[in-house]
Amino acid sequence: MSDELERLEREATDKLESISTEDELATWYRTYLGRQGEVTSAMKGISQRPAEERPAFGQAVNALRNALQEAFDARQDNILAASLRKRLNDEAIDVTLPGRLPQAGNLHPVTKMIRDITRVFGLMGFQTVEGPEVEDAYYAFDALNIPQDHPARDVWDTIFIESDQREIVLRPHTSPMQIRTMEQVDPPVRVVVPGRCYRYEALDATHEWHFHQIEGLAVDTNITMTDLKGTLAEFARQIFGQERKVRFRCDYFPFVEPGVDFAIDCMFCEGSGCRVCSKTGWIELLGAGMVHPNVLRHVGYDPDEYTGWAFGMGIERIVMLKYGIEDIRHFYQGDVRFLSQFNRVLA
Ligand code: 2U9
Repeated sequence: MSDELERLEREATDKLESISTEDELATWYRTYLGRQGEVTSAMKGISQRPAEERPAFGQAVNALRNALQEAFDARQDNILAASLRKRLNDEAIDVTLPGRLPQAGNLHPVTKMIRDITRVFGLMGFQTVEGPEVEDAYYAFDALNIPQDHPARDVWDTIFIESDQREIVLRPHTSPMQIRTMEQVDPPVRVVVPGRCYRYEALDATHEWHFHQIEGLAVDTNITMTDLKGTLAEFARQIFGQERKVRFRCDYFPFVEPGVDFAIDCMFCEGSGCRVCSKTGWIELLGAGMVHPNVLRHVGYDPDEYTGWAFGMGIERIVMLKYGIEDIRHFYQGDVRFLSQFNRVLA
């Protein structure tokens, strides 16, 4: 072998031994065995040699190329095996570690209560319907026996959106949807209407400018106050416990006659008087009454043929009473420490 080829072999072999990465391997291959590499150039240089040296030189370059290729293959096997061992080691997964539980969200307590209440009424034959939050004042007031300029209209501190041709309001109660339902169907009607309502109110521990109501309506032939009393007592006992006593007292609402307020005995003091029931022993849950004949007339029902009863309640208040929450503002501050507490208690 010529001196030149011997030098090339020594240099290539020394370098190959010092290589430890796949990148260095690739560079080495390009330098010596690649298309522009030194061994390939030596091969191409045969033609410049005297004719008598060419066969021996050609054999020597071939032998060198084969030897280097063999050395390269062996080194490559070593390096790939080492890098595979390193990866297996670095990326090893400990399958015995306990898994991380995904953080599950939970329903808002108001949503949960809506579901609980609609389920209770559903079992008693009431359908759940929902209506628009932006309403025509006709549905929010006139059809409910609260005509324009009637003083009762001021009781609902209404947020007006437009008041030129047609008065458009953010609904102050869900009652408009009962009117819309009765316009659509003939009796019998049994619906509950949950939803968000709005009132122009200063915020404090018991008042929010947006809150939720659930209202109910039953209209049919021969519906009496007895139906109202039995159904509401059953609702209260399902939500607050079978042992609850119930109380009905006269009240006034323009859309019902007679109107009542409905209370249960205080579940915190069993009626003996405490802070929650203001020492009265009773907790008022909702207002209700027999649907006013004028309301039935507005939707085309004959009040001589049909009667009905209705109720309305604030859902936040029901959740507050059930769980002893003292400030309505907790509901809408988005603090998960408050909101996640209801995960377990409301099934
Ligand atoms: C129609 C006919 C009658 C719904 C009723 C009440 C009494 C009532 C208040 C309770 C607390 C609203 O959230 S609150 O401020 N509601 O006291 N609501 S009777 O009567 C209706 C509704 C619709 C067509």
